[in-house]
Amino acid sequence: MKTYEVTKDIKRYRFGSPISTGAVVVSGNEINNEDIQYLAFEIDEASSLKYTMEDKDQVLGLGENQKGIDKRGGIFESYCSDEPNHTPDKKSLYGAHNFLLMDGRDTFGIFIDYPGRIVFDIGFSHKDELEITIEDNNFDIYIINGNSKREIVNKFLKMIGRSYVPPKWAFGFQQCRWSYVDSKEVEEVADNFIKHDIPCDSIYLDIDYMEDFKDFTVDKERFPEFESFVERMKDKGFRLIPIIDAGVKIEEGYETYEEGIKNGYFCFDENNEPFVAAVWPGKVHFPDFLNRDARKWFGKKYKVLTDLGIEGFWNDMNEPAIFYTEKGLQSALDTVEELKDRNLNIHSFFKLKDAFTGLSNNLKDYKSFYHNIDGKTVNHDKVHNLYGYNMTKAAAEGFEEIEPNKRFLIFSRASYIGMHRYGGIWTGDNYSWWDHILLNIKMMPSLNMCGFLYSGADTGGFSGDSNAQLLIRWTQFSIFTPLFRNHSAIGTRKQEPYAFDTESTQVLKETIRLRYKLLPYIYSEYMKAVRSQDIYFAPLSFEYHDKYSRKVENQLLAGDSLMVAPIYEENAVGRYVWLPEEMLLWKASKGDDRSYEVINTGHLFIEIDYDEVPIFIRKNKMLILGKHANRVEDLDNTELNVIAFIEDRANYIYYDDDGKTYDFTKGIYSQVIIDIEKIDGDYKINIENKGNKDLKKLNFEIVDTTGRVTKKSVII
Ligand code: MIG
Repeated sequence: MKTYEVTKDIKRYRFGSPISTGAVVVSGNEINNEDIQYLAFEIDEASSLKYTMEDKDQVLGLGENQKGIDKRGGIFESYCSDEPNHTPDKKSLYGAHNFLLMDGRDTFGIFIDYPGRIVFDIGFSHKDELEITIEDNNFDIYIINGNSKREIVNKFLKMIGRSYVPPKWAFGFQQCRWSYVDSKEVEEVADNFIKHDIPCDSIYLDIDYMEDFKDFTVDKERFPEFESFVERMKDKGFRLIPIIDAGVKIEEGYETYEEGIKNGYFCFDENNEPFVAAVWPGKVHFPDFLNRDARKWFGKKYKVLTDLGIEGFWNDMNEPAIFYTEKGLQSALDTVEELKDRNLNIHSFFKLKDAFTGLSNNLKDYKSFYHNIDGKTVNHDKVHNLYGYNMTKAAAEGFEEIEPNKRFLIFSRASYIGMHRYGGIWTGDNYSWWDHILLNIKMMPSLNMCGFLYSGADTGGFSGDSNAQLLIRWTQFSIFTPLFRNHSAIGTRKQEPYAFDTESTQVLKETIRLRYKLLPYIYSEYMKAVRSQDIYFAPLSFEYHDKYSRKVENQLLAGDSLMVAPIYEENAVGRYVWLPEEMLLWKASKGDDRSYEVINTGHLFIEIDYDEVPIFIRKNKMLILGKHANRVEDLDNTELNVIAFIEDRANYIYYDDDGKTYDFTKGIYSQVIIDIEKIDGDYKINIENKGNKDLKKLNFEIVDTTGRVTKKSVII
């Protein structure tokens, strides 16, 4: 083991010679070997790290995973998995995010930079023992020290580099379904949004837009004259977001296939032949995204679609998902042959059944292909968690070449820490289950701690049939998630916001409008978080240190001013909320009629109607609220409302920028610094406008701790 000092508070312990993942953007200086802090370790063929937990210890982090914000009591595996059935017993979902935040006797962060399988047994086998098993002995461990959880996370985020920033329009509402099968159906969806006057910025194209599921092709029959269709949709106000799958169809004459073969850009098998797996299009090869040249090549292919006016993509099936391989299929068919006498008993019946259910995403298959990493042949299993990451990196690098200063929308299904610099993620195939709203809530801060700020779930649920109430409650939470997308699977009930009864459509319309009204705040908070290596969604315990706040898992802080307490239970007329301090409650239904209630510290039950979103404004904080529009680019933010809950003084920085380019990295952005001070029962408002040319007027609604509302307007 070698020890490095990365910064004053971060140490890296290097075991063996790890494969570089690119997760960490800073290096460090080698220092004298020191004992690894906090953890006892044993290194053999696999490596195990142990930490004895006290009762008060909590373990946060781990990004995209099941269970709570506190992961204690669970067992998790980092091995990106195409796992559509998110039942609570599942150990692994689509992402591999190896960052833990220990909080209790000792408070520190651990990041394990290793791209193969890791098991995190967090007090599952033994309640007081954290055991991390790394399936190899070449890896880096980072220990991050700091004075608070927030400080540790800030240091970690700084170490892994700035999170991805999407274009501003990607903060609008987005509508998806597998699939809107042809241009006519896409147009119908657009027309429905227009007819119902519901805001929406983009409509997704799932796999059926392609010709035979071939990446970078468009089916000419179902989507004739694609370029002018894209243009026409944009004129109507909708951007189209096509899906890109990891597998490239094997088909002679298909350009992407031919180029990949010619240049040796595909992953290969033990005989050095391109590795064959089967996914949507039947047999495919997997581009070797870990090979720099192949990555470059694939990234440039996005140009086929950007040339047609496309400005955003989602990368799917990049764990990579494998339906079957020839070998796998052969062995299943051999089992059929073996058992064809048809008199199956308990053993033979399950043998036959398992022979087929085990065909997909089989470990044997992941062990049977290889990458070319800087000229070195590496078995896929050892770098499995880097695959989706590098597919998305390919896209981001491609965009950088296509138009360097333009922000494109890109998000991925599989990911590893490091990918957060290149794109966002969605949380994969959830279900139209109430439990999955709660899972969505709990996952958000964990993902943020791992750098994934631009994320969100399939609102309404992907698999299974949604209903109006579920969609409404889910949407009421999703209006706070940076990625806000409604998506559902083939064969399920339609769940667009206008798909149910008139009353529900009305409620969903107002809820989505509320998102657009909140956008000045949401965008400002998102960008400030990105720029200061902070998180947008935080657990209550990042700000409040009482014993209840440490345990609350169903309320979140969204940005610096708000606490959200979503409804995630069927037929609920309200919910219990823990108030760690006095807050101002606004039960928002329509953004325009606002009434407020000062809520005291404590546990209490709050009634919430179906059409209401409970928004809590923290003490001495403010919320910026605009008017809605049907597109982000049509928002008129010349006049904004400021809702402030003031005991004595509050300060807010309202950030904005062009929303389209990376000019903000060169200091081109605006900040309006708003300061409100309570003096002798009145308020002194101080506004410093640094560069916001749009803003003309601020309307203040200032509420004091007795609930008295003072209204003032200030011309800027
Ligand atoms: O095997 O493209 O998670 O969002 O709609 C399913 C079809 C493949 C999985 C994605 C889902 C998408 C679906 N895809």
